[in-house]
Amino acid sequence: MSYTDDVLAVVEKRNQSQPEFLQAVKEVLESLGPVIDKHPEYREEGILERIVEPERQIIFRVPWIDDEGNTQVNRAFRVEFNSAIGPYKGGLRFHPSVYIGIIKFLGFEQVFKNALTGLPMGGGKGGSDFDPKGKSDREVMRFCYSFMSELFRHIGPDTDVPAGDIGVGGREIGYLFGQYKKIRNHFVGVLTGKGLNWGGSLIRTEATGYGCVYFTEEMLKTQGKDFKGKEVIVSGSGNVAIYATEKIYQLGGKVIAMCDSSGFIHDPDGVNLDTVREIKEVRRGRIKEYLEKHSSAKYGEKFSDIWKIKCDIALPSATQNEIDKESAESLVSNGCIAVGEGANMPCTPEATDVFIKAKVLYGPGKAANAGGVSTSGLEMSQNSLRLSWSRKEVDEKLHNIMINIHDACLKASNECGTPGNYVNGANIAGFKKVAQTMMDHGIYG
Ligand code: NDP
Ligand code: 2IT
Repeated sequence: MSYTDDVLAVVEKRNQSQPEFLQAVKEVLESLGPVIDKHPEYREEGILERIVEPERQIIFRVPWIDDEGNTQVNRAFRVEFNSAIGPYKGGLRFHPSVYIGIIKFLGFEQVFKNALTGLPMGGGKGGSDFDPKGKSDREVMRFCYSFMSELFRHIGPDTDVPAGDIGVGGREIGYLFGQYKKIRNHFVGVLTGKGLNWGGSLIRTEATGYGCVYFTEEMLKTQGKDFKGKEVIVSGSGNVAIYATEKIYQLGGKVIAMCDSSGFIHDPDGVNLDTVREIKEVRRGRIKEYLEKHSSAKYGEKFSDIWKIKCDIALPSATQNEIDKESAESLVSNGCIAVGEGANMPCTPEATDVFIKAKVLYGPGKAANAGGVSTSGLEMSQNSLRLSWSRKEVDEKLHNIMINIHDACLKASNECGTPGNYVNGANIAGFKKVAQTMMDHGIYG
């Protein structure tokens, strides 16, 4: 058995009830063969055994009182996965599906993603099975206060810097920051995605969506193509989806479908982003309400049917495993030329295979959605400098980072003998930086 097979067997044995984590680890290890062959010292120093095991996993209780005065208890997590190249960095997810396996898969992906950004950030992830949907602002506030009353002792601007993810946006980051500041009596950049009046960076809100479009644009350029006149499906209607859509319109493309967890809208005239923002950002409503204003649109309740709509480009930006083999096959047979993952691991391994075999330009999440954490890194820099850069400056830096990530992935894909395979490229380019640093720090580092 090869070194990667040996390590995978141990990971499978140890984490049997964590399918998402196993899926993420398997994909990375499968890419690493050529690097491992070139570096026998990685085996001698146990690099793979160490890189698949989080440095620290924190699980804690979050008690809070709802509006009726009832006591509620949620479970929360922070997985500090790898700090070789910088403080742990990665988002917090509040969603009922959250358990340790989801946080570990996200933390593992984050290690390689953050390495790809070129900024000094290690990887971590956290969250809770708390569901913000249907909760009042006061309930969300009380939950966030209680969550931070435990998390504060584990994080810090040079230790571990959380941010948002599904269910955690500006409102939640505000409550979390307020409680951290109060308990520690420190006004520091311990979270990113902060409000613009209190240390946040311009463009952070837009960054993941914009970055995903910038990355996809680079992939298209390799074939002499661009977004102009292209019909695009963007799944989700949250932070990533909304700003990916904004950028697509700026580049001359047309978004024809979006969704939430209840269903999808298909508007052949082009989805009206102002309406979506009003429903989602202002009212926290459901995407179905779009139909009240736009009779050109149709609504479908079966989530996966969104991928049956004919499109040129797909940007899955909702959640993990939202595109399975069948959905991938319908995208390919309908002529889709590029897939850029705004979400983390939105394609099953079988779906990924379909895209790669069909030679669809396929940008995996750890590369294509790295714009969010990159701009978080830029927010950390601005906090350290105690100044803030203009919108233009941050957007240019983000754009350059996405171009660099694209080029690094393409180069690594060529070097390992699978030109244009961005999955191998991203895994190898991210891994090399972390692995070399772990070698530098020694086995106990
Ligand atoms: P939001 O909470 O803002 O939006 C999530 C969107 O996806 C909502 O429309 C939501 O619908 C939908 N969604 C969530 N879970 C499911 C599900 N199980 N089935 C169907 N639809 C679902 O989150 P973000 O936009 O921030 O995150 C979206 C994806 O992007 C995630 O995979 C996240 O990890 C990834 N990502 C986010 C970054 C960021 O900076 N925010 C950075 C990099 C990656 P509903 O409202 O009905 O739940
Ligand atoms: O998945 C991700 O990269 C994020 N949710 C953003 C993390 C961050 O620290 O900005």
